[in-house]
Amino acid sequence: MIDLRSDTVTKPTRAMREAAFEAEVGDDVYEEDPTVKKLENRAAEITGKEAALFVTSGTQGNQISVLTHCNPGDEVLMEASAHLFLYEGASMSALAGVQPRTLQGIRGAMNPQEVKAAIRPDDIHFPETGLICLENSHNKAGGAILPLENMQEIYQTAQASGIPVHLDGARIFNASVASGITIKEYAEQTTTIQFCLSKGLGAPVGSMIAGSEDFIRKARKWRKRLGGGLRQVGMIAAPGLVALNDMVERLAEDHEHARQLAEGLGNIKGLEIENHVDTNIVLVNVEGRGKTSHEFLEELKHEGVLAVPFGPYTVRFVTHYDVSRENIGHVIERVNQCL
Ligand code: TLP
Repeated sequence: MIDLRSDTVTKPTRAMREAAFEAEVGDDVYEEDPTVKKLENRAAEITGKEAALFVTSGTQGNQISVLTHCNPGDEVLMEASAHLFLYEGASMSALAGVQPRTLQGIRGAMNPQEVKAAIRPDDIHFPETGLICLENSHNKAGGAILPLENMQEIYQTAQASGIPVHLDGARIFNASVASGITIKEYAEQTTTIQFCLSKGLGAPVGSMIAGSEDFIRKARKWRKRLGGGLRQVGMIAAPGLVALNDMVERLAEDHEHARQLAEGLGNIKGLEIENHVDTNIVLVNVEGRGKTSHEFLEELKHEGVLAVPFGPYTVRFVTHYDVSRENIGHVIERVNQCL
């Protein structure tokens, strides 16, 4: 099987497994795990924020951020196809008691003027705008990179109204490697950032939240409330350090493979590439072959290739380090066969 369902399917490397084995550990609820501390310090350094917190997943990182920034009854602004809105089980409503409000973006980017207009004025009838969320790279928009200027404009608008900005940077390293803009430069345009260690970077588990010391202190308490206060967690933090040290630069290879895949599939009659491939995601529309995404994927599975449906006729392919150049060639061949 060639598994292109997501970059979440990557297995930990040998170096990660060895690092887990060797990890120095302590009780992290007492903040005594040296490996976790090392990882959190490294994440703070990379993002240029005062502090960082190791959390179990991207979803937990985003939701702890919403819980820490907002009060029940607040409204949270985000792009209409944000992961926070589409794929997190409405947890911001279920857990934080906030109301999401979405704005349709272009390639995942909201119009700063529309964001400005959507900020609630002080009125007894209205919720308060408690948070603005951005996503970079943008998953549903096919791994699209948010332009730094777009983030800057939104952050300036937010600051003028005293509203925090949270970045879902699950794949911010993909955006950074592809654009040449550092994580720090992106993070400067946000109040807090969440990024994943367990996607393209290949760690088995974990995400980081970074922000001010005060924010991270409060977020640590929310993590504990959610049952995320773990004990000898250096065992899983150690592969995260390997991910940050060894796995970032090589993301460029995944991007190259995604471009090759898009080129190959785009040449097949009846298939249409829906996105400009900025990073490691390719969205393919299969409607021209008279098939739904589910029907197409069922056939493709028989050919030994896995991907996921991303709409009635859209199929998402994600490249990652377990997928070689030869694999890409095979995928193109097999898609050809199943049509
Ligand atoms: N996304 C997963 C699925 O949930 C769709 C994937 O395979 O891409 N933010 C973004 C932008 C994400 O893409 C994801 C995972 C998350 C947050 C959540 O991360 P996890 O899976 O660690 O909770």
